[in-house]
Amino acid sequence: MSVDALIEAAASARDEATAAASAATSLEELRAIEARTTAKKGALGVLKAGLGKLEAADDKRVAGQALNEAVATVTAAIGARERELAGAARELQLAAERIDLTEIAARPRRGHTHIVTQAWERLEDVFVGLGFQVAEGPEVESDWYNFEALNMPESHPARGDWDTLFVEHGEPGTVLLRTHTSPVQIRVMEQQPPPIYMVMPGRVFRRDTPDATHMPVFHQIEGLVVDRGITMADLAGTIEAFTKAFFGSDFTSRLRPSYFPFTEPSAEFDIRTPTGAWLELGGCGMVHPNVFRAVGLDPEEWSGFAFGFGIDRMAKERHGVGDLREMFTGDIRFSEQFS
Ligand code: FA5
Repeated sequence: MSVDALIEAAASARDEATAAASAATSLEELRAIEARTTAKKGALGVLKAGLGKLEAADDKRVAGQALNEAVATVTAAIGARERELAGAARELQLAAERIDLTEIAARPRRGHTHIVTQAWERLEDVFVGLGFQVAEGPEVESDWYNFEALNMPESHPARGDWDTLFVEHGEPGTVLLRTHTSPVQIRVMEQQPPPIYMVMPGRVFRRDTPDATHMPVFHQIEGLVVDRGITMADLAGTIEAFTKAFFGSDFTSRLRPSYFPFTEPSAEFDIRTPTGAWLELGGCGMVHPNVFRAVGLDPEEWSGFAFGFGIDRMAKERHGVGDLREMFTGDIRFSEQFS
């Protein structure tokens, strides 16, 4: 082969290989170009081996330079394309692994209220729907509001029904953690003239040992209606309307005779679940004349009814929780079930 032919063959192998390299779409293609061009048995390798057959030293030098230049050009083209392909592959991988942070930001993990708070808020909603207003009173009470004004004078045996926690303040045995929400009845009647249609939810305290249905700190919702001509039928009708609105139309209620010093007559309020089981939820009755007298209302002119339900027990029944203590362990795995 003449020197000119060799240089021409080198240039043509170089041009074919660089064009193929820049069009290659995979590393395998680049390796194949290397094999057929710059490798020992490739086109340029074979031409290099033929250098020895040139006789003139000048020819060898010129042809050798041309071959070296061709190999360098092809190697550079393959290297450049290899880096491009690697960059594209990395971008593809990044795109595949990309986390869409806007999706996470759009759906933040939200908590929810405790089931007792849920029941408390639902109770308020149901009673507001029945035309009641909502009031609250203090958790630390005087003996007068918690007992005396509710027709339980000092040494009244009914005081023993509530295991009272007294507070070291003022005269011993006069300031206490309220044992029920009934003192708020007195506060409401002192503050506003009848007609009164009020519910009063709140936290109450008793020296009760915790068990499946008792806690020393629990919640009640008190109800008070004072108007002219209110009868026991109004009480029963309100309780039945509440039962259906809160628990559902397949629940019903009954009143069972009972005793509370601040109502006369008094009753226990039970609900019947769709399975036919009866559950006691609270006490109720017609406001006792002595309670009206304690707040300066004339029992001949005004009549009314009152009730007090345990909110924790309602939440327990609504969600089918077996033990009240479960609800207050603070275990997030318990609370998470009731979103
Ligand atoms: C009362 O507290 C009366 N004040 C209710 C009342 C109001 C009667 C107005 C008449 C007129 P009693 O002690 O039964 O009543 O409690 C009422 C309800 O609170 C109970 O039926 C029960 O549902 C709930 N309860 C009582 N003790 C506990 C406790 N330790 N833990 C959880 N719930 C309790």
